[in-house]
Amino acid sequence: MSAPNKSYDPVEVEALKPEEIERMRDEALAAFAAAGDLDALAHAKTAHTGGTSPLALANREIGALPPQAKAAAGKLVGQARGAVSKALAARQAELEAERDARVLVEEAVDVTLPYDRVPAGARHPLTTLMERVSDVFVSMGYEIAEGPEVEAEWFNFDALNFVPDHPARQMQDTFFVRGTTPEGTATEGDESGVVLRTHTSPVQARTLIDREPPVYVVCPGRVYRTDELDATHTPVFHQIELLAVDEGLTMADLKGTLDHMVQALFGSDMKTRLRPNFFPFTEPSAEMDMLCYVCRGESVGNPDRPCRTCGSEGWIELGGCGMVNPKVLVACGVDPEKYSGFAFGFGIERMLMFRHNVEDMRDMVEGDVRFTRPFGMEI
Ligand code: FA5
Repeated sequence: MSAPNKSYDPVEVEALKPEEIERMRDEALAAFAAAGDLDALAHAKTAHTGGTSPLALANREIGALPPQAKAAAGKLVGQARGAVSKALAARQAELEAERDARVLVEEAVDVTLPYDRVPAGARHPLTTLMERVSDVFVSMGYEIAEGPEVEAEWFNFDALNFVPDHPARQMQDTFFVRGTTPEGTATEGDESGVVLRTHTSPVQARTLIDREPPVYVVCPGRVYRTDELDATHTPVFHQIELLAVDEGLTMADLKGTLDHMVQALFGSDMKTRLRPNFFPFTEPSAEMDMLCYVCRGESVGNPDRPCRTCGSEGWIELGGCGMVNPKVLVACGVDPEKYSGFAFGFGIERMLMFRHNVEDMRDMVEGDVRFTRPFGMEI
């Protein structure tokens, strides 16, 4: 700041000349108008209203003026500073409004956009079907029973009355697990006594050894056979086994239970039929068929209404069944004089095929979500 000077006129102090003050004011107004955003305006604010801005410096010069000149100079600078701060506030408000409008547009959420680009997964239909079938029996009071997939040959075959040279016991049908003898040498092929179970029937023997009759169990599970993977076979598939052992059970109970199952799964007008068959662990044994759930048997002898699901035979093969062979009861410590039982077992893949018109079993094992997703609503 200049030293007090009692003799000079304010118009003679360069910084306080009216045209200088106007220039400072106009430069400030122009800088504010030119500021394109709030950052630029903050810079312009510091430059034109800060402590070292031309107008602030001019203001300080007023103190150096003689008293009679101070009022006029103060008015001049005060008016200029007032105009500058008014313009600054106006531009600030303008730029803030612009920013708010832009943010509203930029951060807008389009509520009409699809929200489910990542599709929800779906449980595999084999799992849901197996649970659905098990539920039918659980609701009748049956319990779920399980057994190991790597099974002793005794449970898989011997306890179930398979004779030692039964063809199913050969390596072309059964996966034998390589083992170790007590002496520590590796056993080869069918010497190990351990197999990947070829059906869920060994759970029958395990259950009868574990529990006292009455026994009512349903056994869902994975089984293995040396079958090639093709449209109707897979080397790893799933079965559901049912076993009931109690006093006085007959084929009529078996038939009634089968009918109830197909009615619960396919509709109240469904029924089953039995055809004679042979299984070593049931006697008598039967093949069980259910009425074709698509044509309800109406395609039989009716060339105008052919049915692809049953090949116009009216019936679909479900699996095997029969009365538990007394030899199995004896092998498992159950008195066949007191107790009798029935059992049945069928493949879940086959049931899924005809229930949902799946033409190729390979689709079930390839893990393609396009196969699984349409079943995703089943719980
Ligand atoms: C059995 O496995 C008997 N344990 C069933 C049984 C249980 C009979 C209780 C009596 C009493 P089978 O070998 O027929 O039976 O097989 C039953 C079902 O498994 C077949 O009807 C078929 O649906 C299914 N199945 C068999 N092999 C395959 C395979 N490679 N791929 C898919 N499903 C198969």
